[in-house]
Amino acid sequence: VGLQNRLPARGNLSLEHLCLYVCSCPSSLPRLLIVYPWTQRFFSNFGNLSCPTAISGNPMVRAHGKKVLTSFGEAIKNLDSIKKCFAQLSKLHCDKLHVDPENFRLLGDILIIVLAANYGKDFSPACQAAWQKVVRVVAHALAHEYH
Ligand code: ZNH
Repeated sequence: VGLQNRLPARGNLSLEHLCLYVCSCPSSLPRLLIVYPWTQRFFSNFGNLSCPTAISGNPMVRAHGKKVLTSFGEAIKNLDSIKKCFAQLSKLHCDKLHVDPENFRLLGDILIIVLAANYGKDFSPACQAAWQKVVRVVAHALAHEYH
């Protein structure tokens, strides 16, 4: 995919590594709910979301954040067949969960901010450029089955 060699100078990064980077950012979902509070409405059954500390400490949010980011990471391992991989998940988000695809883009941007916060200087402009592409592809794939 040509993305590997544009990521931080830590030797040769494989897609497996990219997946690990994503999975090292489970705080992305809690951050989404804090920064864009209207996204909380999808998680009304998750208990106390009254303030940032409640959201970050909420075990259901944390567990779901892990699930979403793990799935995100898995998708990266299959970038070539990502639409196929996400077809079912896309249908689920459209038909059952009614999540506006705009939220996939927001989560992608949040992930990039979390990566920047975690990796600091290593997260160079070139690295960000590569990640912007990755999150765009993922958001696009998840929105693909919407009708
Ligand atoms: Zn989502 C669910 C993935 C985004 C909302 N997700 C889910 C799951 C998964 C996912 C895997 C599980 C499924 C089953 O169980 O079957 N997501 C995902 C991804 C992404 C996402 C990969 C990105 C990229 N989501 C999202 C967003 C939102 C959401 C942004 C909003 C805001 N999801 C959701 C919900 C659910 C899900 C609501 C359900 C939950 C429960 O459990 O209840």
